[in-house]
Amino acid sequence: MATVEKGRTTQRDNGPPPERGPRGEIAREGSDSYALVAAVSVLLGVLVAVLGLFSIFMWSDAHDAKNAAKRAAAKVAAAPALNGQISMATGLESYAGAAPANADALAAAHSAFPASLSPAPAGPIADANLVLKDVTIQIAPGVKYSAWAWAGGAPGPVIHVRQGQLVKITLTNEGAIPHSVDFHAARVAPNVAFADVMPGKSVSYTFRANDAGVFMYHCGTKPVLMHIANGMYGAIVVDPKPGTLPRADKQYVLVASEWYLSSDGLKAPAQFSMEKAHARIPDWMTFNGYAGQYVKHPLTAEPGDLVRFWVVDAGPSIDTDFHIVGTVLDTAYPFADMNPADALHDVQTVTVPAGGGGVFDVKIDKPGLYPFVSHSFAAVDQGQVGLLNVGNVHGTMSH
Ligand SMILES: [Cu+2]
Repeated sequence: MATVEKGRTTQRDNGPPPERGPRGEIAREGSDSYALVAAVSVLLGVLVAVLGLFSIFMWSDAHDAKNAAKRAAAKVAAAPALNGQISMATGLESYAGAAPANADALAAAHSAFPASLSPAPAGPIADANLVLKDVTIQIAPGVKYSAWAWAGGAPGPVIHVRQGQLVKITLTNEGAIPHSVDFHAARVAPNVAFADVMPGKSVSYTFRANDAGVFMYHCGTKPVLMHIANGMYGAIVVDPKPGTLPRADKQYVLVASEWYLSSDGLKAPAQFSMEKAHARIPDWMTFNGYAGQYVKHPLTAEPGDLVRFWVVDAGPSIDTDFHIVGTVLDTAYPFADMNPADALHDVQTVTVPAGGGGVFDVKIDKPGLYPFVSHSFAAVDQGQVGLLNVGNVHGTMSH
């Protein structure tokens, strides 16, 4: 900006002095001014004609687009419904809801990811050993997926530490390609700590867990979208200093994520679809990696218990609108800011952003089945739903 202004100044200073200003020319030379007006009129006429033609083209385009949309809609309507699959207007086939005949039995036999928060280790140092592995996992009953994940599948193990502890991460890469691990709870130089680890190698780094909350960890190797979507994510809970939070009777960790499939995964394992991931059109959405696992195997609490949910949204791209049907969140720590002065009270739904966390306390007095969901409801249809069984009641949800 400064250069431009300087340039203009220089031009004014160095150029020949103007003999006449533009207005002066028109005022003194009348015949020229008539010629100018005539020329302007002709130009305006041409402009009107061009605009007219342009609007005809625009109408024609709109007409064509409308016809194309009608044709596309007819095509979608005519597409056969295959096992819950739908053809999308994007041209990407959805495998949402694909299920084998014995899906119910498979869901019952599935051993749910342990959502209960284990105690944090005592002492000044917390060790966390992570093993990356290429594994075939199930992400819904009978739906197999070729994951880049962890020795135990996806998500990775929940790491639980105390605020102020030194966390020692040891990462072993048993996969076929380089990977890494990025801890959102760490304040470290990422080019050093989160560097790629070659296959067959291990790496260690430490960070001081000074920030309390629940944080995502994930592989940060490019393309990050693919490494996260393939299952390379997990949660670390950093307990605030004792006395900061009321004592919880039950604590559960939920990691929300979405899955983008190249096939239905029923016969052969599905692979990652970059097209769907870029379009943000997942086939499945889950808590702790498997669609609806806590509907078949509900989390539990007694009436009056203080139940604390530590929620991470691993994404890779879609937020979670955390809500518990049949109650109100007594205390919410949005973005996992654990300062009680920043907490919200008696709210219905709180967004947990992709790559972020949230902590939610509820106390439910009446026995019953309370679904926890992302209230962005397409997510529920795609598997992001579970149940909290309060008071060991029997029965199932009717909706
Ligand atoms: Cu990776």
